[in-house]
Order: sequence, then structure tokens, then C-alpha cells
Amino acid sequence: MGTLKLWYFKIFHVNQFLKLSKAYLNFCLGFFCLFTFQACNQGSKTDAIENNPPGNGSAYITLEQIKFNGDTSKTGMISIPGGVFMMGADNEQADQDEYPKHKVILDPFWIDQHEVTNDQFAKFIQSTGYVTTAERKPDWEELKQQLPPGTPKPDESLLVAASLVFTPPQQQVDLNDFSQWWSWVPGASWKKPDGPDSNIDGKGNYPVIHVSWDDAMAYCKWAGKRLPTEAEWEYASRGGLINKIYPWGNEHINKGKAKANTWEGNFPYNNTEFDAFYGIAPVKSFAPNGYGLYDMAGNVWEWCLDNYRNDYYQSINKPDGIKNPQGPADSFDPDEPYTPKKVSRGGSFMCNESYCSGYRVARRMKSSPDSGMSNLGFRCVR
Ligand SMILES: [Ca+2]
Ligand SMILES: [Ca+2]
Repeated sequence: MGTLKLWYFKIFHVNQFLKLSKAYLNFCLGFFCLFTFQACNQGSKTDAIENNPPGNGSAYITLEQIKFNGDTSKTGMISIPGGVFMMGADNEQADQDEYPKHKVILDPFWIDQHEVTNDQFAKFIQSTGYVTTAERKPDWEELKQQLPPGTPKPDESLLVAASLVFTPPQQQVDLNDFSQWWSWVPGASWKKPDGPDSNIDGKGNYPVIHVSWDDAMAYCKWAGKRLPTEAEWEYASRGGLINKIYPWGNEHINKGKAKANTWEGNFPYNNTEFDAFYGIAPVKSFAPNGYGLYDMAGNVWEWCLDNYRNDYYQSINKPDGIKNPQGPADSFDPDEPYTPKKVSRGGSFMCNESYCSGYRVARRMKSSPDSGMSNLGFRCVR
């Protein structure tokens, strides 16, 4: 998702200070313009985030300024043995970007046992004074680089911090139109996940959300870790099983006992809560995979280190395999050719069979690195 762009086109629709033709919008944004019609009905410019620091983006602490906290212990991490595996598509649900299944060789690594929690993230914020992307007043200089040349700057009063919040409809909707369940909410952030009137009291052991890829990178640097590569993530997710569809094997998601926090029923208007959670669950609420890792399927999507390219697997598919792939040098998503994207993995509490089946170990997702959402978090490796 291109958060900055979504935000920008919200402003267009609210103020109508540009009359853009449908063709032009499609050219610029693809289907993302759909978002804005819903987003512009949410909140108002007076909802600017509490404690939003003054000034532009350059006033905030940068990744370069983040210092390692000095903790070299591997508490809460699991040792993953190196090895060889076949990465990519395992069943007929696979998207084109999961092909071809290809051989990958990995060195050993350590990975967090669970998604980074609110308590863990709060320590990072307290220690560093870091301000997350969702809490920052958008930086026009940065934003305009993702927009067509000559696009005019909006009024300063409209440059407010916000994030994408899941707002489920009451009735069946077109699953191609995600503006039906996503809202652009000023004031939403990791500590106010549903907007300015919400908080994370009592949710210290829930995964942190509304974190951008940049935020996740900053946390990992402070912790002396890094984000997993996409290959490391998938290998860890497979839990030592070979060519299986899910971290637990091949038993269908809707068979037997609940295996992950997903969406049961009809997305996005009816959730049967068979797994006992409508929204996000505390980490470690479901059985771990074979490596002892929790929520590698569901709960929240998890950022990976890699750039996203839909054709990346084709480029690295060799008979002898590829060792420690780091992702492509650049990003390309045919759905949104003008927006650079990073990979995320594992699906979320919003995934079900009718929509994304994101809990499959091979399923790939992609988002703009400046995007935070209410179903996207991360874990680190070392
Ligand atoms: Ca659930
Ligand atoms: Ca997860």
C-alpha cells in the first residue's frame, strides 16, 4: 500500500483543488484512488495527532542516529539450522509471484520466537525518542517524489499524521474494493491503534502494529538485530517440514482445532471467531511450529528485509540453488508500478480462504515501506 499516496489523494478529494480525470487517477495510482473515497469520510483535519512534533521530517530521529542498545543476549529467539529448501508455491492457491518453486540454501540464523510486542516496542521508543512514520507530519519533499512532477502542494493544515485502520462493514461487500474495510484515520498509530481515543492499555503482549518498514528497521537496529530476508522468513515458517502448505503441515485451515489467528466466516462482515479472536491476539496464543515459532501464520503480517519484485523467483531459479538470497536490487509491482515496495509475510487476523489465504508459508505480500496498517507488524533475526 502506498500510504503517502493514499493520504495525498484523500486531500485531493476532500478539497477538490484539482480536478483529475479518471484516466489520470488510474495512471497515477491504479486502484488506490478507491481508498480515498472512504478515507475522506473518516475524521477531519482537526483530528491531528496528539503530541505530533512540529517541523518537517528532518526534525525526527533518523535510522542513522539509532544506536544499538548493547543487549547481545538471544533471549526470546530460536536458533534455526542452516539448510536447503524449496521456496515458493505449494498448492493451487499460489499466485504467479510464488512461481517457480526454487532451491534456496541458507546459513544458520536466530529469529524472534514471536512478533515484536507493544511492550518491546515501547522500550525502544522510551530509549531512543524515535517517532514512528504514522505519528509524523508528512514531509512534502519526500511525498512529492512519489507523485507526478508538478503536482501542487496542499495546504499545510492538511499535512497531518495518520494510519490505515481496519473498519469492517456490516454487510457483504465487493472483495476487490478494499476501501470498504480500510479507513485512513488521523491520529492512529502504534499506541493509538484505532485512532486518537484508543490506547494499548493491557495489550503489552500484543504485536505492535501501524509500524512502517522504516520503523521496523529502526527497532531492529536498536535491538542489534535485523529484519529477516524473505527466504529466511519462509524457511523459518516451514518449521522443518518439507513442501507443506502451512506452518503446521497440510491440514486445511478450517479443519480440526484452531491453528492460527485468522478470519473465520465471511470476510469482512461476519467473523465466527472460531479461533476465539475477532481482532489481534496476544502473541503465543496458538501452538508454535516445528521450530518453536509462534504466529508464523496469521495474527499480523510481518515485514521482511527484501524489496518486492513479482518476477524475482524467476531470476534466481538455478539447478544448484541460490545461497542466502537478499531480494532484488530494485522493486517492481505490476499492480502499482510507480510505488517501491517491500515484502511482508504470514497473513493476519484478516485473512481467510475467500480473500488472501495469507497464512500459507509461500504467500507473498507487498507494501510501501512508508505504510503502517492495523494488521502489519514484524519480528527480527540475528
Ligand atoms: Ca480470528
Ligand atoms: Ca504473524
